Amino acid sequence: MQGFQESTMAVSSENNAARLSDALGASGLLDILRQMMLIRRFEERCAQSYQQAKIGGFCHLYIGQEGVAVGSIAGLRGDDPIITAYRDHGHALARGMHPNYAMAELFGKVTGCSKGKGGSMHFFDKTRHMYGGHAIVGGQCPLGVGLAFAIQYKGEDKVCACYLGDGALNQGAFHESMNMAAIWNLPIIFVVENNGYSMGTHIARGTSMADDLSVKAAAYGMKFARCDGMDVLATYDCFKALADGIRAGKHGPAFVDCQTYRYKGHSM
Ligand SMILES: Cc1ncc(C[n+]2csc(CCOP(=O)(O)OP(=O)(O)O)c2C)c(N)n1
Ligand SMILES: [Mg+2]
Repeated sequence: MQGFQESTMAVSSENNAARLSDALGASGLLDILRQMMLIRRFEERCAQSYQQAKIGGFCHLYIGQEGVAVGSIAGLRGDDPIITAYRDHGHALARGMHPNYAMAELFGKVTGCSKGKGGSMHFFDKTRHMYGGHAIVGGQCPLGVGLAFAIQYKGEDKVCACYLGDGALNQGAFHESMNMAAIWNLPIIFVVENNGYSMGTHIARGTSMADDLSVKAAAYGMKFARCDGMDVLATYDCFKALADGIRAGKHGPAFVDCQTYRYKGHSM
């Protein structure tokens, strides 16, 4: 795993004593730890309840990848829209969704975040600017572009984070979305949660240039960053810098290769 690297950064964070996360202070760091622990415990209880047949349907655990959602979302503002794929429990919890509201959804209850009709793959919370929870691989990318276009159209200073798995890199919708975000200079960060596998297929077997995803960003003239998704503070540093950079008009949309790993199987 590598630390935060950015193609256009003059000074790498490793050489620079001061990191953005230094400003989080003790309470900020504790919040991050609490969120990491909450997600891990939530997912463990989720696995247990699934095995007890209390939860039905598809269910993909986030265990191992907590640093990506927690670090990146901490680097964003609370009103920045986020959208992701079906492995979505961690993003919702990191955005502040109450775990009861999330668990009720898994149990198919009307008190759940999607009124019990969405289940594990379709967590939504509009009040927290969490726009799902999408089951079609890559399907959230054009929707993320729509969220970013809305920001630009309304003249807001928000930044959309659109998460995707490495398996979505080869979907047409992803490339159309990257292209449109680039030509319209939209305030969006495409976040690849690169856990190395699409179901059981290793990334190198299904994706060209798997060991250097910067070429995917370069194809669209987009800003690129790579971060160690297993290091929550490195992830925070990466996203805080990118979101601040987009907000300040220093650069346009960005594409991040977050290197991570899931410790459990693809799904329950
Ligand atoms: C368009 C489409 N094709 C196939 C599937 C079946 N499918 C579900 S998850 C998945 C693998 C995706 O892997 P990745 O994007 O790396 O996400 P991860 O599960 O690793 O988080 C596939 C092929 C799907 N949901 N949508
Ligand atoms: Mg994957």
